[in-house]
Amino acid sequence: MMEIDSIRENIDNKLASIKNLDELTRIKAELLGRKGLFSQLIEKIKQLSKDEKRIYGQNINTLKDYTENRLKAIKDKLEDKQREMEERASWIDITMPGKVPLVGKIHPITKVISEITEIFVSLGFSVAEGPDIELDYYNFEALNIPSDHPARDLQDTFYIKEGVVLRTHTSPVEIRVMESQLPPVRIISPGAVYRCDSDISHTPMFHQVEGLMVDKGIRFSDLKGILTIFIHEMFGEDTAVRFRPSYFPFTEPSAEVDICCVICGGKGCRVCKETGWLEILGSGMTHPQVFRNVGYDPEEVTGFAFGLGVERIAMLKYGIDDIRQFYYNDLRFISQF
Ligand code: 2U9
Repeated sequence: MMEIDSIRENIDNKLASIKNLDELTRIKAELLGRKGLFSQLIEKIKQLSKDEKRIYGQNINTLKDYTENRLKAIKDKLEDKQREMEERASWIDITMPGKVPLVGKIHPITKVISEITEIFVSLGFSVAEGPDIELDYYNFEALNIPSDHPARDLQDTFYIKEGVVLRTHTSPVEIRVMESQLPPVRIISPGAVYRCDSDISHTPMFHQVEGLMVDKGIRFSDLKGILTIFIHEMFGEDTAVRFRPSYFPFTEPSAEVDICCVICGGKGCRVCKETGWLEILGSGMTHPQVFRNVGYDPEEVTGFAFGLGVERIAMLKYGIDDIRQFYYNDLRFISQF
């Protein structure tokens, strides 16, 4: 009996030391395994007398049942604890506000270029592109811009090296297209252009869409018709349009195109400088010298051309008063459009 009591105490100490399921497996083997404590105790029965055997056997069986029950209880408790820990680790609080991923947006300038492009494509124009770094010849010479023209001034043009510039307009794209194909031509050339200028209404890089339509019998009325349709699509059917005489070296005659001020409705305001009109486009009939430069016969074909500044249109459309906002990359500004 003495021995049984001390064995039980020993077992209790072992069971009390179990902290996790691994330890439980190890101690279970130590106690109940094939070479474990109980196997050894049962082995001892052989040495006892018949009466002792009965009492000892009963005590060992009771102790074994007790040990098994305790181990089972400890196992259940540890498993419960483990499950609870696992549940806590994977716990999702469905009342927490969701994480909203940052979604990219199309830049307002890209948006306006797409809108303008769509209108001209619907009128049968194709999109043409060309290099940003351009030969002096294509940027100026071929466009009938004489070498003493102010646009050639070092202050306006970024020179890469003698005879090579960052294009100051996208017109050289149209020269390249005309050099490579015969009339008819009906293209627009959207893209970045560069001028050495920077203030509230100028950035050294900005965007233009220029257009060119060449065929037999193209007249000034075609220019007026196409550009009026464009303006009505872009700014609304009721927008009043005005063609005003102007001068460009590459068009003759030339006209600037104004629309009734979208801010004040023509009454006069700060944006339209109290005139009631906003200048939107430059345009004109392609100069005969430009045709001769690309090998077209100005007696055979005529054409019209136009150019617009994308940033200016975007500023009017969205009511932005500082052009530099487009290029600060401030998400608070960019993501509004
Ligand atoms: C060829 C022949 C003629 C394109 C034209 C303008 C008038 C014009 C300005 C508008 C605002 C440039 O971005 S801006 O500063 N453009 O006023 N552009 S006619 O004339 C061409 C183009 C190509 C072969």
